[in-house]
Amino acid sequence: APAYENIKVDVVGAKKNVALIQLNRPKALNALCGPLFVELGQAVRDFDADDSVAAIVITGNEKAFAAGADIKEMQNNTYSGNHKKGFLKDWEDISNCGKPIIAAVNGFALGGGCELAMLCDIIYAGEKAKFGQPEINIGTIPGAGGTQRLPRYVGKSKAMEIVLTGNFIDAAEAERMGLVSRVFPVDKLLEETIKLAERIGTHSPLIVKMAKAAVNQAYETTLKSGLLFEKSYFYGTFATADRQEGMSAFVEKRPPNFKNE
Ligand code: CO8
Repeated sequence: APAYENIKVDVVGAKKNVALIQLNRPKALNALCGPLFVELGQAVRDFDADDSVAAIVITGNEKAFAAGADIKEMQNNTYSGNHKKGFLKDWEDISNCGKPIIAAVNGFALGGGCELAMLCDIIYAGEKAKFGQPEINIGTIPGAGGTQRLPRYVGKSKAMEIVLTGNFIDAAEAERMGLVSRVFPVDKLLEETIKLAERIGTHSPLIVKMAKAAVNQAYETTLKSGLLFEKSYFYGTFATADRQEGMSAFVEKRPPNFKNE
């Protein structure tokens, strides 16, 4: 694996099919500086291309998942400079990943950190997690999906409240709002998240990828074209060996043996 400075990568789980990416700038509460994002994009692209990996988990540490964009790095950015260098363009590597990405959030997930969690497909949180979009406190607004993805998770009134106040919400509230799907004790979070990834990893990787792409349509298009996309992918599964194997195994009362074909 490439030598990373701002993240740590590992492959975990009983079958060694879960990629684990840990954000690793603990002294800066994992603030998302440019070099970190380049490394994160590279790691996600590599794991997406690796057939032995079923799903990817992104985590931080107990104090912080990530406390946002690196304020010290961007404080002297300019409007024209942001345009010229395409500030934040590296984020697209994460949304382009075909495999499931699960965020395991302990501690702060603020600003870009909350947006990174929302870019993932599933968010699990530890009991002490804190989410927020505090950009308004420092004279800017969310820049990596906070004004667009957050309302899709929690609705307009709650999203407005979070974005306009900069207030933090705790894990229990985030679960009630539907921002996170489950909350665990701090020391159980990572193990439970890896279990979820392993469970996903028991299925056909090809079909998992199609299911992920179909659910994402619900966030990216109209109901009518989303349903059309779903139907064509659903029909499409009938062209795969894994669909045939799954149904045969059910009828023959045996476990399926998926081939990613
Ligand atoms: N950027 C740079 N450094 C940070 C950041 C950050 N976002 N957050 C914390 N740090 C640093 C602190 O400066 C401090 O460093 P030092 O020891 O050198 O002074 C160290 O991390 C520890 O932080 P604190 O001493 O502040 O720790 P506390 O426990 O007292 O407070 C908080 C924790 C409440 C999380 C506090 O650190 C805080 O408010 N951080 C900033 C949160 C924030 O405003 N985030 C939004 C940033 S803007 C943003 O994300 C825009 C999104 C654009 C797209 C995303 C691009 C990647």
